[in-house]
Amino acid sequence: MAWDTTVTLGKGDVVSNESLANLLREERRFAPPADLAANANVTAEAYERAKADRLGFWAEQARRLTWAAEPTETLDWSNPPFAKWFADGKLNVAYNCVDRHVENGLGDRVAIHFEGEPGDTRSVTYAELQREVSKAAHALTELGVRTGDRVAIYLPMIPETVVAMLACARIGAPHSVVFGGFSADALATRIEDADARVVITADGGYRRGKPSALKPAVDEALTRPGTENVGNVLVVRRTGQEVAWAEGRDVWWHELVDRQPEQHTPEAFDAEHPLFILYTSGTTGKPKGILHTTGGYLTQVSYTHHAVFDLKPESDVYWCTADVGWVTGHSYIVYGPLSNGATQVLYEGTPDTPHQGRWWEIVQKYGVTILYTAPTAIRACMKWGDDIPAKFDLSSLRILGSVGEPINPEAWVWYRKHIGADKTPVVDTWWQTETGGMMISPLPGVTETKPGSAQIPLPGISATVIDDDANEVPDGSGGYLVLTEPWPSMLRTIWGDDQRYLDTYWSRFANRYFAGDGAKKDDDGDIWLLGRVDDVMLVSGHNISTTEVESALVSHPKVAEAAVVGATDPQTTQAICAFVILRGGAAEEDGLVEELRAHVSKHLGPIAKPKRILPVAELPKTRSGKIMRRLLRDVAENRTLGDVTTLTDSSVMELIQSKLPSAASED
Ligand code: 6R9
Repeated sequence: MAWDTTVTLGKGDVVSNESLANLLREERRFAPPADLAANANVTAEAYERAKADRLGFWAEQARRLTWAAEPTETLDWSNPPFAKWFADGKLNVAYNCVDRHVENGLGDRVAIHFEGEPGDTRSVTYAELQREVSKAAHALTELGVRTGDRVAIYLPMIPETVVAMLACARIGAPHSVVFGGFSADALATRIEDADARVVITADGGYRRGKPSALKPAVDEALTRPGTENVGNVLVVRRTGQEVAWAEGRDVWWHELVDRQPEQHTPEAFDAEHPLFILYTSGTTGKPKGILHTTGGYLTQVSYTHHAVFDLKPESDVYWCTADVGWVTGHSYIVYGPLSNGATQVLYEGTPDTPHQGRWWEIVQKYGVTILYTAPTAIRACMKWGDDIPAKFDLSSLRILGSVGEPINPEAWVWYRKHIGADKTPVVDTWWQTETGGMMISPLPGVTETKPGSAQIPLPGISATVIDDDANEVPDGSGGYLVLTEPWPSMLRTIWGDDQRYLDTYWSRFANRYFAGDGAKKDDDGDIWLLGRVDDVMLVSGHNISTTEVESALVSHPKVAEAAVVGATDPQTTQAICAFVILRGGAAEEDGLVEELRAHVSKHLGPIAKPKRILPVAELPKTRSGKIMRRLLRDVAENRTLGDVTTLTDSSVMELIQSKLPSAASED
């Protein structure tokens, strides 16, 4: 592969052309399987159509939905960046996700195959889902929830979570789902910011083989100032564990919801009626409440789920392993799949409980055909060893998806080979809480895939890579990823803070949405994501992307996962510090650190050689598996740790800190 321009990310050169070519040495291309291409939901023609008439294309996609009043207007961009999509249309999101399938004679189709962590199972048909959502909608109304009121949802991965979200949507009460792993503090901040009126929670959920309480965190959160407007806490009984009870405030789900009528007439709301607020941490300051609305959001998540997963609702069994508290759970467990009438698996627990083959056992059991997961999970499976998935029959799988972080070529190829029998397409989907739905991804029946690259904007989406001066970079160069045209599922604002919306996303470059990610275009114009711009390191005058060094480390056979940060250094401005998790079986023997440093140097050039490499057992991650590099930077710079409330497991940091002085290698 020839690279004729130096790749830049911000100011200064990143790595030499030659080293980029090395990094992208995975030059294999994978053509779509012939049968998939022949029967694909979406073909290459969609790109042409969308290019010729972008708004017409989206208006056509909006017709996937059932509208109470068909929109006549597609996009109102008269007050950018405050978009209105399908503004004069009216619809009910829950009706679109549930009732219309029942009306179409699909009531007996399974919507959700629920697999509890302890092994309990439940299958919920669309007809049952309609009854449950209707009852829950009545229950919320009985609790005084009115259209526009916010409801906080703090639940494990159980069917009631989906029911609760759809019940909110049905009555036009925006939900704010808070990840069940978050602390009382994080929950309180979110309840306060959204001014929630009701909290829906459970006694607990099952996690790593034991019940893990949720209700105590709600009780504690509601003692904090700012949460006074919460009138009721609706509690699902999941684990049966003891709970404290506030009379008058707390209500059992099975007592209130079960006695409600099974029919509920859905009301149609404006397409710009708010659907949900979802908090995303951002690097500093208070979390941002990303606001999504209904018509445009549902159009894009429905279309992308249909297109990128080639969903055949009558025969596919779809499984997205994300937590519902992450945007991926909102868009690709709840709204996308259900609007398309999919049958899906919902799994409550962790991938290694009670054994490291649990996921593959589930794929085999339900005959899962489409699997959507995160690179962090794929790398964990690599670490546990190839022999584990090999014990299960995974032949039902036909499409594999990835989301959440750049997927390094090594993990991509492993995923395809060991999970996808070396034949299933892997679709690497780039998007954000803010974008609501997928933006950049191959199409499985069209695109020749390249390991490690999200490749091209989906039909109807306009994205590119620009330099500091907002000039589009030529192929073979790097810079900042921007979105150049509004899209239906875009965030509408930050809840209660229009100015922060403008400042965060629309002020860095005029008329362009700044995603905060570094990216590069290869010689074919395909897009490669390079991680958050905030994570770029400055070493002796060179900008180096953490993703590239991590990718180089993971390409070493002994490394399963790597996290790289730049720590302040008197000589070089920043020094590269790497934290690595070794693959199953690889020992932390003498000379390993040297070997890894040499490996990176060989692949990316001496400038990218880490100064320190520390083998660790775990890395600090968010709920969606994103590495919290900020905390690792604190460790590397010997500082007190910053905010750890969004960490899934805070003991990880103690473990890392305890290892620091002895194991670090320095020049
Ligand atoms: C859906 C989701 C968004 C950030 C995004 C980027 C990273 C997500 C990616 C990816 C490379 C992919 N990201 N998907 N990076 N390749 N396929 O993850 O939303 O939690 O808001 O995170 O995640 O850095 O900007 P969210």
